[in-house]
Amino acid sequence: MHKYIPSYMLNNKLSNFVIKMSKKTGLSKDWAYGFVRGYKAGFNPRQMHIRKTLSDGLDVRMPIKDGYQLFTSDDFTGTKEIVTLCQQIAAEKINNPSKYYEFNKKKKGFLLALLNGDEILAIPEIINFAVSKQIIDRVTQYFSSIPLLAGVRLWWSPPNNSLHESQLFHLDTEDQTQLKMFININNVTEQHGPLAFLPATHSTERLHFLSTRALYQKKYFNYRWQDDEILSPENKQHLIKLVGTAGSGAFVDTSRCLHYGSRENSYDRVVLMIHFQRIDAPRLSNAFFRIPSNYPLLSSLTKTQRLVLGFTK
Ligand SMILES: O=C(O)CCC(=O)C(=O)O
Repeated sequence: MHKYIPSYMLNNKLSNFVIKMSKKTGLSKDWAYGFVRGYKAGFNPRQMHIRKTLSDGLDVRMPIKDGYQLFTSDDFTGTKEIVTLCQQIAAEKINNPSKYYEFNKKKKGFLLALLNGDEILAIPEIINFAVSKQIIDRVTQYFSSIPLLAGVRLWWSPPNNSLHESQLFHLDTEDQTQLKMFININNVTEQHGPLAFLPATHSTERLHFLSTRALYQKKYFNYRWQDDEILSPENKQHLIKLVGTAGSGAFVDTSRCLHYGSRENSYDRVVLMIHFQRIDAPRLSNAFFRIPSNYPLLSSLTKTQRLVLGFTK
């Protein structure tokens, strides 16, 4: 029987509490996150060790650098099949809006999850692709540890003209580092509201610049910035927009790279987002799903792949 990692590794409650307390006492968010990470790792040294040891000596030909890596539809085996499958799911869901979708739409009309959390369990092809060696080796090398597949979402951004929340520049705050693999499921142009991001060094530079001018309170960032605060004549040319044919996309460290998306779409955009986190991440993806230990796919996976799915060996 496969054993799942203990629930305190998955729980966001401790982090939320520590962050709340550190806000009250004026301690920084980095301190709060370091504390929670230390707690999780301290109670599970074996898991930390196994994951670190298996990451040693990995030789990835094109490692993820500066918090991102772009890819084409030809770079990963099986991308075309995943794209076709997601196109079918998206067409079916978009044409037959369910109650779930209606609920979603009320909350955040510009970015709707067509598949989210446990719903992904019904599509083992996506899980199999997400844990394929070609992908997890790259992510493992970036984290220097076998990651956790923390969530998967199939996102739909319909035409819209709103400009708020994740349509504005922001950093994700689950951890100080994480990776999202974004795969365009349809051809994406500037008119499809592509994900846009600044590489990590340019993001850090800009935040440093803002903090030195007291325009940004560094301790507790959960901010949304206007374009004119982030984009300067120097860094503007480094803004990357994920335009491209179906199957193209990028790995983006959304905790380090300032980003936004689903902005001013004239056309529908569908994106598959595969979320990887470190096993000791202070807070987990809100697309989190847990694989049942009798999940049929498990028997055909390697130890490393089982670790990625949250099992202890
Ligand atoms: O593609 C988008 O609309 C935004 C995605 C985003 O902000 C995120 O994944 O953190």
